[in-house]
Amino acid sequence: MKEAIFGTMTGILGAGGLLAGDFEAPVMLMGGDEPVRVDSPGYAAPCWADVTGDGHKDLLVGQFSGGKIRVYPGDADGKLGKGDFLKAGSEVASVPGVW
Ligand SMILES: [Ca+2]
Repeated sequence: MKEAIFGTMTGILGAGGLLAGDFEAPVMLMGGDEPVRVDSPGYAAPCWADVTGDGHKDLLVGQFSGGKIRVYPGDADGKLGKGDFLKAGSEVASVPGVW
């Protein structure tokens, strides 16, 4: 069974041409007119989710040192708007227990 799975995966990867050298060049993501940045020390765990509820995925970027999450709203063209901290009601939300 392991051989069959490995053989299938190898065939898919080989047929699709997915090799380590096939990555596209990196690009700077823009949130509105400003680059999307990660606060020091990193560990931002970026992810996509529609938190604004408009049907377009938004980019969420965590702030390890303060426990906040910045949301860059996505639009229908795949562009991102200016980032702002995720709020719970009118308060900036944060994850407790983070450095
Ligand atoms: Ca959205």
